[in-house]
Amino acid sequence: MTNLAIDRLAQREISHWQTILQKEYDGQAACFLLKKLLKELRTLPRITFAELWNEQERSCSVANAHKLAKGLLTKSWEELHVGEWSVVPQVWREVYAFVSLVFVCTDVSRDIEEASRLLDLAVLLGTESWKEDILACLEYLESVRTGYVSLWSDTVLQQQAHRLVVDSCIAPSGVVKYPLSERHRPSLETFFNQYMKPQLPLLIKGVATEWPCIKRWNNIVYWKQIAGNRLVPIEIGSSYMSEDWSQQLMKLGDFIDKYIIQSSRRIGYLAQHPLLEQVPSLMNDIQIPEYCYLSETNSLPRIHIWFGPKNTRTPLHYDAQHNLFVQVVGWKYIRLYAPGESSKLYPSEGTLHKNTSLIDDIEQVDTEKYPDYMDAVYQECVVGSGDMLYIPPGYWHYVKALDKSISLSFWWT
Ligand SMILES: O=C(O)CCC(=O)C(=O)O
Repeated sequence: MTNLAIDRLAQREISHWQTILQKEYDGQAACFLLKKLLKELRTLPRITFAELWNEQERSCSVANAHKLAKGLLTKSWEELHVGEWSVVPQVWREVYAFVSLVFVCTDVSRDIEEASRLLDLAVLLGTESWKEDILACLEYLESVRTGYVSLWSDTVLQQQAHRLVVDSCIAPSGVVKYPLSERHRPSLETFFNQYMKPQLPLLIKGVATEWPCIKRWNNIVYWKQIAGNRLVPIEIGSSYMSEDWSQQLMKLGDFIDKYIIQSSRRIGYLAQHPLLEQVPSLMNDIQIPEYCYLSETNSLPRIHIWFGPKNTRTPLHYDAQHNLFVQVVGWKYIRLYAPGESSKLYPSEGTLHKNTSLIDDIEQVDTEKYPDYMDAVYQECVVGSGDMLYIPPGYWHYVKALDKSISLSFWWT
């Protein structure tokens, strides 16, 4: 598994942080601890996360490193919670991520749940620089936890009792008045010339229907086994534009129990979250659609999950990138407006949500307040399991779940 070598990693950054902390922030005490931590780590053999985690007899250096990491963890956590998130200095986020890693792998209690919680926090609150190492450690811990047991035989997956949504091949009827163009497995050339280049939306059938996620992700036991323990950010409230909206970190398993299985009074939505980056084994359940490789930059798409109960609503907005939206479980209603309709859609003023309409719920519009809205021309569709929708950059879209639902978006440039 992970070939993380603790002593080598430490040297990579610590002296750089010391310079910044000493010069710019109230970091004297942190610098002192960092120096001592580096010294302890240097005395460790070139040891991997897995070796350190499994070591029977912890050496004195390991115990000291743990104590020092604990002090730094407390200090950097405090620094992360002073004032607005956007102004938190990068260096404290880096220190926080690094010491979380050292703290976890030198912990004698070897509590996998707690270790995963701390490392998930480090991924969410840290920076890119330690992400890869931390994700590798998380994957290792998951493999220890599940013992590499493959529970995912067809028999288990087929059990009705464990399903999120009882399969229904028939799309909810009477919902769509102005249907969007639809094609079965268009060739790359057709997709590029007729849709991507002229920036026209398209409902694509038959591409994602055989992906393993179609069966696996409709199974509650699967989710609990593969990521039930992992910490994820949940949006609470009817939509991100409403006044009652907030965010909360919780374990995916608890989210499923509280917001998906039982129907909570308030909506909880795991929205736009890079869960497949956080839990890389989920990548085995999908394929990257080849349309995403029609890229100007050769970059891989950014993949986000949208996992929520019936009636989640993402208000009318647009994004700057190409999007292949894949419906994995349940049904969703999607309405699309071309960029040329923008003036009738009342974009928000200010910088925070200027890609979002002021109209919170387009199914209940106050036409006195928003009179031009009724003249805006739109297309719509209902997407079901295995359907894929191409949303061009700048295209306004509104999304509502008609059922418990899981979707993926692949954004690329
Ligand atoms: O599924 C949703 O709720 C919203 C999806 C979306 O807005 C997107 O993929 O850009």
